[in-house]
Amino acid sequence: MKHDSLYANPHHKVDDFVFDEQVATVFQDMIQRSVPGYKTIVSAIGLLAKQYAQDGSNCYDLGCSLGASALSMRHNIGQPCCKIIAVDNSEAMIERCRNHIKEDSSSLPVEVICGDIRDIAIDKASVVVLNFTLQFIPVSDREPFLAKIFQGMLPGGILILSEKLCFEDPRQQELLTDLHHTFKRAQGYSDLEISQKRSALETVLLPETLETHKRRLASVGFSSSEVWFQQFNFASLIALK
Ligand code: GEK
Repeated sequence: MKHDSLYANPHHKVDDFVFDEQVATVFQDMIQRSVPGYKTIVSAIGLLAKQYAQDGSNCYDLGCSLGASALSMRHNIGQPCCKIIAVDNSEAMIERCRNHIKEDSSSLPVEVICGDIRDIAIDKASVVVLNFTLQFIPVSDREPFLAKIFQGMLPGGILILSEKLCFEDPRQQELLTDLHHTFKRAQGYSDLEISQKRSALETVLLPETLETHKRRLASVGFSSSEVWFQQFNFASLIALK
């Protein structure tokens, strides 16, 4: 796993964050040291897929990056005739994801697609994973996108939605942001790295409150949604069709 030091040196100007070749190369290290609970969430996605995948259905990993969630599902699904569909619009990520799937010994079919998750047809879905991906979709596109996912899901299907959150109360916002930065420092990131990465993500990763997510999930039709994991300002929800 290549060490992430992309923001270790001062940048004259911090450009907007993009999922390019440089990021894809260090992504595994970057996400584990930046997102509290990432490994726990990816393992739990496998366990949830084991329980909720339906015979002959599709399981989607939308915004799959290197394919961690797709592989976690692949190693756990025992139901016959399932297929995993992993989608990302970063060519650098998809190329590496394809290699990881090829090197993996499990036989469950995985289709890897390079494309925009908003343009992908969702069909016969029993499990849909949006693991820290919705936060990169323009806010105005989120509701129609989730409505399309809901329409393509089978009754009894689940959506796993993991997101960075923001908070109404400014004191909670400050406290939970500080805790996240403390977590990053403990993972070896310097204050310069934390602040430059924060600037790079400022207009690219748009967090919303938990209430906004729950309201939107209900409004597109999900019968209920609950947080099953939260550490600081990072949470994962399960929404049921
Ligand atoms: C994991 N789920 O390891 N269409 C397709 N892909 C997109 C789009 C889009 N419109 N917007 C962003 N992405 C992964 C981690 S990372 C989370 C997901 C993070 C992709 C983008 O290219 C990137 O690979 C991914 O969403 C977000 O479980 O970096 O915080």
